[in-house]
Amino acid sequence: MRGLVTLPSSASVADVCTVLDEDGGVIVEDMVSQEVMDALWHDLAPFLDQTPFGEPGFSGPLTRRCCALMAKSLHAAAFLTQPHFYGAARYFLEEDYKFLLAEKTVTTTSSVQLSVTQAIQIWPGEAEQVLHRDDHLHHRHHPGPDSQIQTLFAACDFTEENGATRVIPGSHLWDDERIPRPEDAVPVVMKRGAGLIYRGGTYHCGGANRSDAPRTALAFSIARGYLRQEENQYLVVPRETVMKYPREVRDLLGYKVCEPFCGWVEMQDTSIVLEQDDFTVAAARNLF
Ligand SMILES: O=C(O)CCC(=O)C(=O)O
Ligand SMILES: [Fe+2]
Repeated sequence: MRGLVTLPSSASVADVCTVLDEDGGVIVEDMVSQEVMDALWHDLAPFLDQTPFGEPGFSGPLTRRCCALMAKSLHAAAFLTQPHFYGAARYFLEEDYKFLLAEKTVTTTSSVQLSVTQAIQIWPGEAEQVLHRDDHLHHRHHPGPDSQIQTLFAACDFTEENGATRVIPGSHLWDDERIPRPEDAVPVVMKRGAGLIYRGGTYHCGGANRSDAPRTALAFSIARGYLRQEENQYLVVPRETVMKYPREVRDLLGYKVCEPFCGWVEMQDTSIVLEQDDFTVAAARNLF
């Protein structure tokens, strides 16, 4: 079984998408700079230190999962909008949709939104996770349209020994009956600052950590805007924090209607809740 393709950071979004089409996953070097990684780590480390281990089974009894990264560090925005990741997510998930209304064809384009943020820290002695597809959360059938694109950014070097994520190349094309075998998976060996971008239907798992130091991934997923977010960004990111982000990031947090009309508030664009303290009075100017 051959390994995943590794692209340099000079690769274009089109290069990334070409590999994702074929393999379902791709490693991109230097997706974020060491400075950005350091800055996020500085904000996150105190929370990670307090995060308890998970349960036996999927979450892992020697794995810490620290969530709500957009609330814990403003530097998380650089990961969410990292050009290869964000560009690939838009390529696979933004889609024109045509429907008939009053005998006319209306064309609308779906937007994307942030779905999950999580630091996944696998400690020495943790066993290999079960191979799985992340997009079961959206009740996907395979092969079929993607619901999400995810990136695992390496917060330390990933080696086969320390629990590098394992991926089955091409498994996003498998049907729902085919059973994934551990021997079909390859390790995602990459340097700190690199990332694994993969499709929601690609089989993967956290590796067993046989080293003497923890391995940390920073997981971010982007989903179609008309699906429910995996991690509820409205509830975990306080309004004051949302206000500190630029407009594009607020949109990704969910403060934007997904066309034609998913997620409105008082029949207004969702952003009205950030712009007006009393948004109910604006209901006279309807969005549609
Ligand atoms: O930590 C990893 O390498 C992958 C974890 C994972 O895939 C998950 O928990 O869904
Ligand atoms: Fe996963």
